[in-house]
Amino acid sequence: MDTNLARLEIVTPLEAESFADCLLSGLRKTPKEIACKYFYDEAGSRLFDAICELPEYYQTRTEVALLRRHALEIAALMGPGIEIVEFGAGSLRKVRILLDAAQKPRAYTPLDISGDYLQGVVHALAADYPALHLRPLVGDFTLPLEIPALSGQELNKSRRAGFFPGSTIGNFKPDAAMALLRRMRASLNGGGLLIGVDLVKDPLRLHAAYNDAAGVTALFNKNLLARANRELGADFDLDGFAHYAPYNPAAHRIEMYLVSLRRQSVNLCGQRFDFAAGEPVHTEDSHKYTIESFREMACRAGFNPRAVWTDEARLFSVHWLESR
Ligand code: AVJ
Repeated sequence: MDTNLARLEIVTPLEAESFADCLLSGLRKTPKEIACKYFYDEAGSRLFDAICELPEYYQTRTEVALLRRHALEIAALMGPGIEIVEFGAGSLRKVRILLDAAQKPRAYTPLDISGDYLQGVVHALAADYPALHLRPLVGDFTLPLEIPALSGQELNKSRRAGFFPGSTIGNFKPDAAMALLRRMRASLNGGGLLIGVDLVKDPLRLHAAYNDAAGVTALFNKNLLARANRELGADFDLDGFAHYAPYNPAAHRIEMYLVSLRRQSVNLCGQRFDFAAGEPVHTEDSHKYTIESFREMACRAGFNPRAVWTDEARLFSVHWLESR
């Protein structure tokens, strides 16, 4: 067995909220809501991987092309011997581009909320990078948590480079996004952050990316209900809800909802929840930035925007932010 097959380590946040707690509190609110991080159980992570391959979902392939095109420049900015810490690591595909270009990376620390999914993808990565010190952490990066120092290294001593691709930052409202950037900066021991950010563009193009013809995004959205049925014994009727994802141009964001198609009630953890006909459950925001508006936010979060790369059509951007 490979020596770098590190066991999954669980980083326990100070305040943990379970999927059940989130549903019970979110479905009591008006309007109802479910936090988007609960999309990503194993089934949801797979559905998200399928989204990344959709013809309408330009984000992933555009970002991957940018990382490939600028990998050596990125590696030079990161410097030699760094620990790459990835927030919400998912399939671990994009980091391979960095690992191939990096100058003797000291370690790779993927952090993901889905332990089951992380386990599988970490094995595949370890097989392809046998010499890499691989340290998978299961945890929720939206909560305050401390990334432990690498063994044999004092806290604050390891040179880190953060990696936060995919425009996951877009899931946070601007205030929360800035707070998250601040906390990431604090966890990087003075290192920089490589972050992918989706850009404001033609609203129809954005709309299409979240309303794909094959209906994969609808399945991804409804996985929240399917997951509640699987894990918590709820009785959501998946056909009783519609996937609805309009672009809100004033707020520069896609808003995603599950809309109840009729008056209905659902049983969950011994409680009854009533839905009016047409009632929405808010499940996700996906904010879009201009290059300038994102750099401004990064500055306010204590970063120095050092470099930015974008494609010819200005669909997507990748930023290298240094700590100040
Ligand atoms: C993983 C948050 C970047 O907002 O585009 C894809 C998630 N939701 N399709 C995004 C998502 C619907 C995705 N992020």
